[in-house]
Formats: sequence, C-alpha cells, structure tokens
Amino acid sequence: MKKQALITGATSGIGKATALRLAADGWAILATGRRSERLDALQKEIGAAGGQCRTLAFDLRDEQACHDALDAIDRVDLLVNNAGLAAGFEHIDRGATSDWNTMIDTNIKGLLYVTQIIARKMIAAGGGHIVNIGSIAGTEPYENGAVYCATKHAVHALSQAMRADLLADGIRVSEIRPGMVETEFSIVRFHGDRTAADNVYRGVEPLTGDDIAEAIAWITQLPARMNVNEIVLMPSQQACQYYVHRKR
Ligand code: NDP
Ligand code: 8X3
Repeated sequence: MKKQALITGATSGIGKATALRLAADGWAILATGRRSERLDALQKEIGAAGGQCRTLAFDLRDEQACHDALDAIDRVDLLVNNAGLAAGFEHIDRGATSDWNTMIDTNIKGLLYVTQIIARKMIAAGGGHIVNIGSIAGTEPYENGAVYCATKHAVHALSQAMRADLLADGIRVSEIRPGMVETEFSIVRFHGDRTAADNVYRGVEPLTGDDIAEAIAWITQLPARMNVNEIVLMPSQQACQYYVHRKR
C-alpha cells in the first residue's frame, strides 16, 4: 500500500509542485484547496503520469468544512501544511482589517484545524510526519508586512511547540522557511496587481515551487530516526529579508 500525503493548498505554487513531486516519488496524494477545477486538473495530471491523487475541495478557514472533508480519511502518513497567503502591503495604520482576518484565519487557524484532525489520526496509527511551510517572515518582520509576518511567527512557534507535543507519539514535525518563491503569492498579496507582483522579483531569480518540493521530498524520505527541524531556503540573490541583490 502506498503511503498517503495530504497537501493543503495544492492548486497552485509550492503545494501543486509538492503534489506532483511526491506523486512521482510514489506517494498517494490527497490534494486540497478551494478551486475544484484546478484540483481536477491536478488529479488528471498525476493520474496520466501513473500516480494516485484524491481531491478535497474546501475552505480551511471553516472548521466544520475541515471536519466534513477530513474526518473520513483513514490514514495520513504525511501532512504538508502549505495553504496560506499574504493579503495587502500597508503600514499598520492603513491595513484593511478584512485582509488581517483572512491571513489570521487561513495561516494560523486553518493550519490548526487541519493539524488537529490529522494529528489525531497519526497518533492512532502510531506515527507520521508534519511539514509546515513557514517563511523567513516568521523570524524577520518587515515594513508593510506586520500581520503576515505575525502569522508566520505563529507558524514558527507552532512548529516548535507541536514538535514537543507530538514527540512521544512518533510524529516528526519539520518547518520549511523559504525566502522569495515565485508563485501566485505576490499576485494574491497585491489583490491581482501583476505589475506590483512582478516588481517583487525584479532583477532577481527567485526560488520556484519545485525547489521547495525538492526539499520536502528529501526530508520525507529520511530514516524514521532522523528529523529535520527546520530548513531556511533562499534564492542566491537574497541574503535575508532586508538584503536583495537585484541585477539591472
Ligand atoms: P500560492 O498563492 O501560489 O498558493 C497558495 C495556496 O493556498 C493555493 O493552493 C490556495 O488554494 C491555498 N489557499 C489559500 N487560502 C486557502 C483557503 N482559505 N482554503 C484552502 N486553501 C487555501 O502561494 P505559495 O505557493 O507561494 O504559498 C504557499 C505557502 O508558502 C504559503 O503558506 C505562503 O505563506 C508560503 N510562503 C511563500 C513564499 C513565497 O515567496 N511565495 C515564501 C515563504 C513562504 P485556493 O486558492 O484554490 O484555495
Ligand atoms: C513569503 C515571502 O518575502 O513575505 O513568506 O517573507 S516574504
């Protein structure tokens, strides 16, 4: 029987790349996200390549929807808590509270709802592995990103605390904290403004979703005695949040 990997936010970017990579590595994929047409396309793509994929379309901000979608799943060997977003780029006095609620409800509360449901299944099964997608924003807060950074600080704290909570249950917890990755992230952050989104990556070769999937594929095939607590993955042109070398 194939091991099962549940990936949240598999309709785009890092989550989609991870679903394709893990399916190619022999995992049976449970792919989630809200956009069901994209999930259908992903399922077809994985199936055409000889892999297995089931899809679950729901909004993980809705606790009951998480239960309706996930309670009936028999086994999850790997949970990749990837779904998340930034919404808006403003100083704290000008940010939209609706954007703040969306980020907090998705990046923190949604991650918690899914994690609790799946952790209980892993405990019953005697083990598992949870990979949280954090960010360098989880330790390096920046101007105009207060609430997004706060949510990723929360993911960083939760990763460390859940690693301790689940230690005796044989559940490994890893956190991947990337710098710039070119996905739909910036288009979402700037509410569809492609010029503003493109400007984020101006003069830089950012990471790709495949680069992050490569790291996830590596840490999930390590021996059970070995855990990667944390990986910080950066583009070569980005030293940290504050130093980016842009080529003309
Ligand atoms: P994308 O916008 O490309 O993908 C985000 C994914 O999250 C989509 O599949 C989206 O699916 C899903 N998602 C968002 N909201 C919800 C929701 N309410 N319910 C269910 N699914 C949801 O961005 P990335 O791939 O870049 O982002 C993935 C993760 O990586 C995020 O947690 C982000 O914070 C993190 N990250 C990104 C970096 C970057 O530079 N891109 C750097 C560091 C971390 P759908 O819209 O179909 O629901
Ligand atoms: C997403 C990338 O630049 O906001 O986490 O830290 S950044």
